[in-house]
Amino acid sequence: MRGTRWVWLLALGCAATAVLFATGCDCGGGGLTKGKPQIAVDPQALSFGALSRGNERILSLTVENIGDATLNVESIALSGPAVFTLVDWDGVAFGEVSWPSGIVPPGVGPPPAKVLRVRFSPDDEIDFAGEITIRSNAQNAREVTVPLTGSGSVPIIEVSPAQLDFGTVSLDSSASLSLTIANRGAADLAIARSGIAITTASDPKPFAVTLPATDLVLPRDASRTLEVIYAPRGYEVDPDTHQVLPHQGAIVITSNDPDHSPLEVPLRGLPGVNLPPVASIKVIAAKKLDGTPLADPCAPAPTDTITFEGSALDPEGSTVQASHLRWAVEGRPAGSFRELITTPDAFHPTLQPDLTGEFVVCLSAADPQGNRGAYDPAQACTCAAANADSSYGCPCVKLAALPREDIRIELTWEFLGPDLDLHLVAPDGEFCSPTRECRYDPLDPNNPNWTRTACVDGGGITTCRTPNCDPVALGCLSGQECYDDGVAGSTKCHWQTCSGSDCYWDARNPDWGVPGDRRDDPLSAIDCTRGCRAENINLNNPVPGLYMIMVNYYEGSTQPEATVKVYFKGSSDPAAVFTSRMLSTCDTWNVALIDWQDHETHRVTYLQDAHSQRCCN
Ligand SMILES: [Ca+2]
Ligand SMILES: [Ca+2]
Ligand SMILES: [Ca+2]
Repeated sequence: MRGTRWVWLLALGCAATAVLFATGCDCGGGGLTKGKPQIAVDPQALSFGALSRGNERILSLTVENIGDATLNVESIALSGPAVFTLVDWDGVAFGEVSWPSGIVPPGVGPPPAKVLRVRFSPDDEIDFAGEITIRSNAQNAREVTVPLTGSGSVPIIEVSPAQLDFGTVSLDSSASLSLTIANRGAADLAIARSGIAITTASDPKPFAVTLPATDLVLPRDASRTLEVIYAPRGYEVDPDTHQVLPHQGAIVITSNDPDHSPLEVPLRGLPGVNLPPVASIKVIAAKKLDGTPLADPCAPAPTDTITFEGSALDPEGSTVQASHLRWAVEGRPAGSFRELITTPDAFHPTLQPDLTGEFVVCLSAADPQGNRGAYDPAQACTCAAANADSSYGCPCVKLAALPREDIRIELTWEFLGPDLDLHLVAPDGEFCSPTRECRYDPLDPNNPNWTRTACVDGGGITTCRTPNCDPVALGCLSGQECYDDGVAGSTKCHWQTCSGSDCYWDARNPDWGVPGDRRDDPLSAIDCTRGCRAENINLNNPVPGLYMIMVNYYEGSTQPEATVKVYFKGSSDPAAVFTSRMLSTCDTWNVALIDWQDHETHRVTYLQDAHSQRCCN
């Protein structure tokens, strides 16, 4: 391409060339150039264009001899700001060139031209101008001036959009968005391939960008679009809200934009996951058999009724229906088969521990899509921890039912079906002696038609009799009635309740110890007939003496092994455990004797698997 834009600086006349030929104009030649050197430069001006501060550009200026004698270049001078520098002349570093420098005419052999290289390196964002002056013996122009122009500028990176939000994308699928990088500055924007990177704290990395094949150089107003991909392959859940956390990251673009490098383009995407509901349990109440509420529902005894409260939260915001709650007793003392009662309110089920020991209750919930949450009974919260939890951290709760009574006797047996009965016989008491409630009368006691009765024990037969003498005059205790059967000296005070001396299913709460004082009465708290196989009898403040534990095979056709455990107050470990096989109806196992003196002195004596045939109907 050399020569296409040659400027021929012909010496056609002083007037025409006055500007270029500032000095040394030889006007006597009459336009003839025979035997004279002549100069031409290409290009006639050096325009470096816009360049980023700190960058440089080198342009070449060719000086040619178009005459027919050697052209001696005497000097080349640069005037202008220091952003322009002369690099070299004919391949020799400019400072080392010897002047003059000759250029042979065409046709002699060596090329009739030499090249000057000029560097432009702007240090500010303004326009710069300078000039080069070439002095020589050229007949057409002793002095040639070449203007220099260039401007300092910067590239300005612009990205669109400013951030990429992929919204919700299903796990193990992907979505892509475009990111356009443009140059709004005058200088070229340069971005190396390695200058485009993705940062994210997530692992595995969910974001990717399709890199350009080569380094990017974008002139003014040029742009390039990159494809950014979001492909979630994992997710994390916020421990407080239980919702899926969005993936976050950024594309970091390092460029030669002095003010915006590195540039970060935020990335965000939400893994599309339907999480199951989280569930949590609290123990909100417990009450004794008689309905008395416990001050601390976390300290129940067997046969207390515990009320739980369940709650469930679906991270996706669905309402969890009561029918989607699933309660389970995941841990029980050996021998217990107790289940929760979830009617009428599945959010507030109840459990009545039937045996001493630890119960583990768990709750799971499903969302409308059928996604059910999981739990680990081994990670069950204590009752106190569950009640203090506020972040659905306790889908399982464990609590121990410990005896509250001085003596607690538990009976369990194999096989659902046979009906065994636990008996506790008072000192000098009689097996299978029922309690008669002679005061039973549906009328109001203040009604004049209400008939008072006394429980009169006459010759082994207990009957209810109408009082026929004055209990006050006779000095009877409160709750006693007076009866005179007509025999001299027979007038006596009688209790209204004939309490049996055996605590069992037909005398579940007889009046032992101090008559009329319920605090020393035994209680057969649970009597199983068919649907269960655990019974217990509890006794507080026993009168000193020998109490006998017995098990009676009431009804059934199999031969279950029965287990009797004896607990004393304050210990969750049984003081004694006995087992024996029950053979048939009326088989009666005389289990053991409890010799009770006081809270410190008591002992259990095993009766060596003694059985007898005694019916109790
Ligand atoms: Ca859900
Ligand atoms: Ca029974
Ligand atoms: Ca009593």
